[in-house]
Amino acid sequence: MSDPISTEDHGPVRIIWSDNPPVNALGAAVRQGLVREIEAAEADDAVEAVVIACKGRTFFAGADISEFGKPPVMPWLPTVVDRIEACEKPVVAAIHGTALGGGCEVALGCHYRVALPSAKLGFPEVNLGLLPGAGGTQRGPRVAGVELALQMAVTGKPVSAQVAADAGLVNRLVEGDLIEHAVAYANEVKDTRPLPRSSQRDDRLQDVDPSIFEEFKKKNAKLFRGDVAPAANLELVRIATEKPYEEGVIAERNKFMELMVGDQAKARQYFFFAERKASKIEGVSDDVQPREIKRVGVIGAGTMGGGISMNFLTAGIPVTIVEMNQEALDRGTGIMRKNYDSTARKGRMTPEQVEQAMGLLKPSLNFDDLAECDLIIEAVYENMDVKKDIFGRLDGIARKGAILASNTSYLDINEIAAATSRPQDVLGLHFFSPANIMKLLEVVRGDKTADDVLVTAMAIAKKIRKVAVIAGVCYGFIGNRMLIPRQLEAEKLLMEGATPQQVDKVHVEFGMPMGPFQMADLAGVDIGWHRDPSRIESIRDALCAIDRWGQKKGAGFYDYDENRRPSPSEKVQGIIDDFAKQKGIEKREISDQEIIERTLYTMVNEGAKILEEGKAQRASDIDVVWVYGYGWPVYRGGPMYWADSVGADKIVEGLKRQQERLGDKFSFSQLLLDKAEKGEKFTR
Ligand code: T1G
Repeated sequence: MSDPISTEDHGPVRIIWSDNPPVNALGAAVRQGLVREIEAAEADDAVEAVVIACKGRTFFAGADISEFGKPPVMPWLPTVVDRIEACEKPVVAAIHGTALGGGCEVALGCHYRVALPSAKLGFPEVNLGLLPGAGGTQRGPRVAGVELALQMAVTGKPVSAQVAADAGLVNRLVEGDLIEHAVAYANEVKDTRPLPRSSQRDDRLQDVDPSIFEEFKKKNAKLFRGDVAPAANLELVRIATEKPYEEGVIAERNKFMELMVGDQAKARQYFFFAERKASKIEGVSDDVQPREIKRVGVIGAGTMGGGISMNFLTAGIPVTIVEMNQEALDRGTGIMRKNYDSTARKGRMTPEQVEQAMGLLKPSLNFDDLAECDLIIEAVYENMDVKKDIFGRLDGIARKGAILASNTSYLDINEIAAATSRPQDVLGLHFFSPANIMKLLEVVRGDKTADDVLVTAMAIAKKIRKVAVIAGVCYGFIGNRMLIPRQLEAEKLLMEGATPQQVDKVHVEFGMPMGPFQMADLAGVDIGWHRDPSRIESIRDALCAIDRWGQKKGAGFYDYDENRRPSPSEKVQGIIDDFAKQKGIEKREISDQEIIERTLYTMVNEGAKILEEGKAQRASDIDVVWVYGYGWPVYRGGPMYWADSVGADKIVEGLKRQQERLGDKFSFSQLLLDKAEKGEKFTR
């Protein structure tokens, strides 16, 4: 492998280049080259200052995560950063793209930092279950101030170069030719002494109000629930304010090593690659090109149609949205405008960006207007006849080569495709509600869906900042199909003696954002209900029949006050008890472990069936669906990764323990039984 580090002299300024695509990760060869060239520059009398810069799309994006868990190769990153800082000649970091993690730490080891306004700097280590392990928790507060360092390290969110410059983390923002400006800046500072070494500064640590840490924790309480890394990052930034640098970095190193070997870091690092693997389509060559999508058509301006449209408008893609009548059209576009305005009020978009996005929207009552679209997404309600009628009409209107997609959550894409003469152009694009917020997109591959249609879907998903996962055609695809056994068992547990709050509590303590009944109330208890109040076959039917459709009706499995705060409902408990009596079910004490086995182990079993039927490309894709579609805690990796940590044999044992209660609708996945038998894993 060629040496990724080279040099180039501009008079008395030496540029040390890193060329390590795709993101200049600080792998062993890069680290060795940086030390070699810093030492060479220091020893060369002709060199009076140094610039460290990166080729390609970004400054160093961090340590090389693919090296984690492997025997360390010297020098390790803290040594590299310390060596840069110790250089007797000024070193300037020239930052473009994203200086992340170890990349930000290398920049902090430099004496100065110049950056393009489009650059970002960050400490995303917390997203990997770690903390900055090359001095970042100690140099960061000393250069950027405690507040910004705390925000960067604990949230993991990058900050703009402007914010970094305002805080003193970047010395100068430069427009245009970054290298030219960085060399000029190096010439300006080449005689400056003493050199501003980040680790030696303590001016930013004076008079720090210690309450800042507790306040930050209170304000970001959600981050600290279950996850250990955020608290570790906060602790190390606090140590920077209390101990000398030399002690602080030892504490950082110790905590870093402790986190690195922990289960949460391993799960998060697994997930980092799982998320990126999801975009790869097995059996489709990289040469297959996506079709060009210049305009998108959306059929239906309801909650989903409006949310779906916003994704494209925000990405700068024009949308033609079609409804049946003006009132529905106006209501839909009104909700989109309201959503954008609320985003602007939160400062996440400027008013100009809102106008720009809304300016790309073309509301229409004329179905024929869809003829100009390259991708048409049907987002009407879940009825196969209605969808087949729409796709039949689309077949006669859409231009040749247009991609026809349904946003259906459950229904058979092959049956919908058969309503057209172009099944190769048909697929499912299953957005998750709220469609403009949730990152998951299930791309449902029909039997006849063409490869370039799939490639187009994955490409457009990235453009609208979604995480796309390929799913096969089956009822509920991947996510919702696994939800079915979970909801079924959750309701049965109610009749056997559990309460909605007990079941939900088990799931929330496990790390889910909410439990099955909280989720049903949020999404709508009436979703998928047959709408016949006289037909009461389940607790859910009974609730729907008396208008307890969830939060939107102020009552569902829980009662809600005017601020939508939930409380257990005696009425619901009465309905549950009546149901149990009718069915002759004896109430009993139900353990939390039984709830886990009947709701989560059954999900894993369904996931194994999805795999053995080929409805997901890989087990890690199932994990990506559940993390991004339902908030499965990343620090547990996802249902299939978690099943591996429990052990397939233990999952099978648990399901066997529950088999009688699971009833004859339940059957074991053969793949799960095989994994248990052979002691194999799904995801490693
Ligand atoms: N190490 C190894 N490979 C990486 C990588 C990394 N840090 N970052 C990205 N890749 C690969 C990725 O797997 C993919 O590979 C390709 O690059 C493009 O990535 C001591 C210990 C930089 C914002 O956490 O946030 O420093 O799939 O699809 O959408 O304190 O990558 O093409 O084969 O994501 O344009 C801290 C992680 C590490 C940054 C670009 N740094 N990366 O996003 O491309 S820990 C991070 C990102 C650390 C120190 C600690 C993003 C990106 P492939 P991509 P993108």
